[in-house]
Amino acid sequence: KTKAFIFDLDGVIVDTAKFHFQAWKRLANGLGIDFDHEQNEQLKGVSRVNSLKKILDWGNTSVSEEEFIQLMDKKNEDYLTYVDAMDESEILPQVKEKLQLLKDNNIPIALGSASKNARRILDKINLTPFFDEIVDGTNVTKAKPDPEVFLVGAEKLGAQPEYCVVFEDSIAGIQAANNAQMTSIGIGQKNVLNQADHTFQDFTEISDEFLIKLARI
Ligand code: B16
Ligand code: MG
Repeated sequence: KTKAFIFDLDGVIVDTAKFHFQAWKRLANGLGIDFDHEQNEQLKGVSRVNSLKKILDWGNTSVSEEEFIQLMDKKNEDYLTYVDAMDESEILPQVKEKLQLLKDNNIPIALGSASKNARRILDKINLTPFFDEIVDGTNVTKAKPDPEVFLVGAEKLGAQPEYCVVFEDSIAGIQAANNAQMTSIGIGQKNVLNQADHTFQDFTEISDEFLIKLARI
């Protein structure tokens, strides 16, 4: 039996956290709210709506519903100027090679991201053809750690959840994969992603043998 693989986008395939940081920082500072890298860490894998809620909370600031929407739009516009300047060079090391290895072995691949900009980013970095299915912030309503995004991915691929392997960089994402009864692979620090079944700093640490073995069990 062959497993299916599901990849998170931001932090796994590309490092868009640095662009989110710039855009959120500009927005927060404009409202008189401080914003640092530690806070940005806490927004990884968190939806746009919930990210803005957190920032306003940190600044003890409240805005009208209308203003809230304007602020989200403004942040996204700013963020998209960075996205639109992206190209293949933004793909994190060994990601494309590993996707190719899975493709060569006929292993089904899906994207499971909270981002509403996922398709746009995949197009910019020319990775769209690698994905059999794309599940993103436009398809799901429940945020990670809810397993919805990965369960929808598994269903679209026609795979049972227990036969899926998820690559994630956020704590909430690892929890979502675990909640879906999938094998969770953390990409990042072991001490942060300690709930993952396996953790690697990045894809250069993952051997082809390990991936193929994972796919075959
Ligand atoms: P957008 P992922 C997440 O993507 C990011 O980690 C998170 O920082 C961001 O706020 C969220 O997408 C929503 O993104 O504003 O583009 O819809 O890690 O789940 O791929
Ligand atoms: Mg992520």
